[in-house]
Formats: sequence, C-alpha cells, structure tokens
Amino acid sequence: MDDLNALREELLAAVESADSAEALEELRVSALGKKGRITGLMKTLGQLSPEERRETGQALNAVKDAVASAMDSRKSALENVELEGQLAAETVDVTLPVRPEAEGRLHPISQTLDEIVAILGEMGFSIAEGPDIEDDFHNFTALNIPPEHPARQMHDTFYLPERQDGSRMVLRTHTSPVQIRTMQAAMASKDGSGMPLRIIAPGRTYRCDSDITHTPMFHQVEGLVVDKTGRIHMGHLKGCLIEFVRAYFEIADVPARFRPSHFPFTEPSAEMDIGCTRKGGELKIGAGDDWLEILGCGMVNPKVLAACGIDPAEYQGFAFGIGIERLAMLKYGIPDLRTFFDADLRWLKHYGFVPLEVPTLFRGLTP
Ligand code: 2U9
Repeated sequence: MDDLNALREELLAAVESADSAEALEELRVSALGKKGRITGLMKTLGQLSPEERRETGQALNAVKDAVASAMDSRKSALENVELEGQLAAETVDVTLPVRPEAEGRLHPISQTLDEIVAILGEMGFSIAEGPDIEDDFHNFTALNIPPEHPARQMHDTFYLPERQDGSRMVLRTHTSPVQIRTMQAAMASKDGSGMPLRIIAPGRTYRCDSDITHTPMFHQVEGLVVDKTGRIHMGHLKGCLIEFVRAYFEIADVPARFRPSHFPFTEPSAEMDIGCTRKGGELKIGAGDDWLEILGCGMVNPKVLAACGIDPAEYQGFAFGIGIERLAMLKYGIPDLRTFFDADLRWLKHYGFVPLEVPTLFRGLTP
C-alpha cells in the first residue's frame, strides 16, 4: 500500500510538472499505456490471494482514476495557456492608422485630354465619338482625299485584309471620320435639329510610322463648327483657338499667328503658331520672338460639306486638329514621345497625375 501511495504521489507530481501536451502524452503512455506502470501492476493482481486482490485492486483502480483525472485537468490547463498565448499574439490593434493604399496615376494623355475637353466644353463644344476601324469613304473620300493622295499609301495607313467586295477597312488615320458621321447624322434628322454643330472628336488614331517623333498609335482632338453661312467665319476660328491656347497654357497674352497651309479637307487652311523663346536648348512658351507650331485648322472645304449632304451655299464651318501627345509634351516638359507608350510605372509615377484631384493647372477661359 505504501508503494502504491508513493507511486500515486510520484505520478501526480509528474502530471503537475508536465509543461506540454507532448510531455503529458508521454507520461500517459508510461503510466496507463499497454506497457505502463499501472497497467503492469494490474497484471500482477492474478498472483495475489482473493482477499489481497480485492484490496490491492481497489487501491490500484483509485490510483489509476486519480492519475487519469489529474491528466485531464492538466491537459485542459495546458490548452488554455496555449489559447491565451495565441490570443495575445494575434491581437489586432484597431486604433492603428490604416496602411496607405497603393495609388495609381493618370497618364499625361488622359490629363491633357481632360484639360482640353474642359476648356472646349466650357466654350460650348460637345464630344462626338466613332469607330477606330473605318471605311474608305469616311476616312478619306468624304474628306476630299482622292485615291491617289499620298496619305492613302500603304506606308501611311494600316489596311485590314481585303473583304469579299474587294474593299479594305482601315485603322482611322485621324478622328475626322467622326465629324463626317456626325454631319451625316445631323442632315438625316429631318427637323434640322442637328444644326448648328459644335463638336470635338477626341480619340486614338493610327499611322504606319515609327521614329523619334511618331508612334503608330497616337491621339488627336479635332473640332468642328458648322452653321448657316454668314454666321460662322474665319474670325470665329481664330478667336476660338486663341482663347483655347490661352486657357491651355495658362498664359493670358500668348502671342499667336496663323500661317497659310494646305489640307485637303479645309480651304483656306492654316497652321497656328504661338510665341516662344529657345535659349540654350530650353523652350519657354508664351513670349519671345520665336514661333512654335501648335495645331492645324481651316474653313471646312465646301466639297467635304457636300459629301455629307450639306449644301455649301447654305452652310459653312471651321475645323481644327490638335495632337494630344505634342500638347502634353510642351506643357509638361516630357522630352521623348516614345516613352508615352512604354508602360513604365516609374515614368508614370514621375509624369503622371493624381486622379480625382481638381485640375489646378486649368484656370478656365477669360471672362
Ligand atoms: C472635317 C473637316 C475638317 C481637321 C483638321 C488639321 C487641320 C490638322 C493635325 C494636327 C496635329 C493632325 O495630329 S496631327 O498631326 N491636324 O492640322 N486637322 S484641319 O479638319 C477637318 C476635320 C473634319 C469634316
């Protein structure tokens, strides 16, 4: 009996000092397992007299129950300690400030386009859109660009594979087909509600050209105003564009000149230059005795109006074309056109714009 008491004390002490689930399991196997000490003693009961067997058996069972129940308690105590440790380690401090989210940037093309649209929108222009893949009529013929015109050459235009009728669609070489479609639609509205027209057509354009100053895809905004003859003339064109460059470059008294030029779709045609200085390779826009070409424009060629079903004796209009990349490069000092389409995130972080910010660089039109 004394031996059993000693065994009981020894095992209970060992259970109390077991410091992990693994140590406890080892102890269980060594005491209560098949070859454990208590199990071993149980096996010796058969050698005892019936009297001794009952007494020792009862005592042995009591030791076994006490050890088993001590092990259960120790097991849940150890589990509690582990759970508490885990809870303490995984605590979330809800008072910490949130981590800053990775913030994207607006591409300079988007920013410049937003600014141009804001300025021209304030003047009363609305946006017109059309397909990137065009037919020959809307991209060339209606714009007074005859089949032998150099602009139609394979090296300038991306042609799609020939269709069954022998015709070939093109990737639009300018956004002008949008204006053609808008004029056709305006004439199709019987009540004449489409007139007068004041539209801008912004978007992607494509030419088979790639060097330092050309990319195969680039962006334009073209403008078109059409109204009854006498209500719209070259003076309006000049006033509109002078006002535009003032607002865009944010220079109230920017010098401007219109130089005679030639485009098939306008007559007369002009290119607009603004005053600048070039010193030591640095360009300063807005003053000086040098000139910088900024856009092309003119009065809509009567042949173009006629191609859209508009009577040139009744209607007249002006148009202009702006290269968005060029305007972005000039205003934001971006030196290399080709970097626009490299999809380089470091470039975008440097030259890009914070989205949803009120465009601070745009002061609007002069009152
Ligand atoms: C219609 C009638 C007339 C649009 C015009 C220009 C002059 C012009 C260039 C500017 C830079 C192209 O991207 S660029 O290289 N554009 O110089 N564009 S007049 O005239 C039109 C358009 C549509 C129906």
